[in-house]
Amino acid sequence: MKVGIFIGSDSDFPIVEGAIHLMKKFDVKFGLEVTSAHRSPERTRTLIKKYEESGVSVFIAIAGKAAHLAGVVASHTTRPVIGVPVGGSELGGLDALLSTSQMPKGIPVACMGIGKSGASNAALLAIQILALSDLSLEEKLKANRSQMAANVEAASQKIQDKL
Ligand code: RP5
Repeated sequence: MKVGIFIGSDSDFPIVEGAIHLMKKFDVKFGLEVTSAHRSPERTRTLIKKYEESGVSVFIAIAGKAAHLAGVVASHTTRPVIGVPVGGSELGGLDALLSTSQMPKGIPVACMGIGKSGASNAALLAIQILALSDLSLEEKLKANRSQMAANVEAASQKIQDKL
């Protein structure tokens, strides 16, 4: 398992689907677990240990509201942790954004944007970290960037054709 993805609740699952798609597209071995920093603290701790033993390189922690999942995961491991705040709360995800990004010094969490885009970027950042020691992943990342650029050009052309 190269990437461990933890979501704080099954209600967070729709947020993580794009990230799963990317993991599969780049052929990166990953695991996905529902575990909560406050509702299942022991499970969270045990899972981190299990993933470390299986050779995980990066954790992604996705949670909403007073989101401390990423910070808690980071407190139990020295492997990089990427946090994704979930939106949809009474505060529109600002609560989770601040909880995830404003880690006190000493225990870093790399915080992405709120929601689905943040989760997809978390997957890409995790893949970029893995690509530091995997040339084939770097090549796939470059191909992905080229494809995105081509898509932009095609979209522009489509609009031009309508003018
Ligand atoms: C957080 O609280 C979860 O990550 C989720 O985003 C939010 C709401 O959880 P549920 O009440 O839907 O289980 O812990």
